[in-house]
Amino acid sequence: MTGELSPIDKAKFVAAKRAAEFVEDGMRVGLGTGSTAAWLVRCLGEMVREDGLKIRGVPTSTRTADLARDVGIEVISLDEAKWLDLTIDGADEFDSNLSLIKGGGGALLQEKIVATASDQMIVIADAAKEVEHLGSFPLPVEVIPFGWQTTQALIEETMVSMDVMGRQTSLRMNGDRAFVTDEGNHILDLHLGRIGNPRQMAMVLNQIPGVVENGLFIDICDQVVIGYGDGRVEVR
Ligand code: ABF
Repeated sequence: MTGELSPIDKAKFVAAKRAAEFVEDGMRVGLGTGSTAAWLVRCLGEMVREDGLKIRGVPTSTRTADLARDVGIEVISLDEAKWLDLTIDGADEFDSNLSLIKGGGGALLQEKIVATASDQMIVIADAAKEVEHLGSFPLPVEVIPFGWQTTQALIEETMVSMDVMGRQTSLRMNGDRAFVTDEGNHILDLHLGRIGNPRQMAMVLNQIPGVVENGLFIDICDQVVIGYGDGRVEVR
């Protein structure tokens, strides 16, 4: 499944493989999105095919749903599952409180709904994702297409009163068109540099009309499995 991996892919793979050990027979499992989560889905697929592991997976994107089916995992919707035992997903940044920035892959809305509907959420990440302060990675905010420029202006205005270093925002593009999420929305990336108070930021953003959800995950992640390029893994 792995062949010759670059150090970064090895880090992602070993984190995913270690996290797969938390998955038990009969579990309903939230399946994240992104390259690290894709390793997890492949590992779980192997466990299903070769060890007879019986799980039902709730994917957080159409990409993950396609991959999960391809590798032999039974896919169900969140409404069918109702509640999940465990969600395993990647992240763009995590800090020492296990607060996260997610959404670089564009699936933050489903990811947050699925993670919140889980008894436990485990993040899998390469060591480079650990930061002292969240915010170097642009914070993704999902907005509805109607009046998105007004929403953008409101967000920029709101940032003036927040404890952040930068205030620039940009519409995420896919080639020469605005990126469209699985839910038909757009994403604004907020270039904040450093987020002084992530909890307050998450609440303030979600009060702005037109904002559907933001990529700050606070008090959602229970554990992080960190992979290193030399194959070491750390569970926190
Ligand atoms: C998802 O994929 C996201 O929330 C995050 O944006 C991204 C991480 O991607 P990768 O694992 O490819 O670095 O988990």
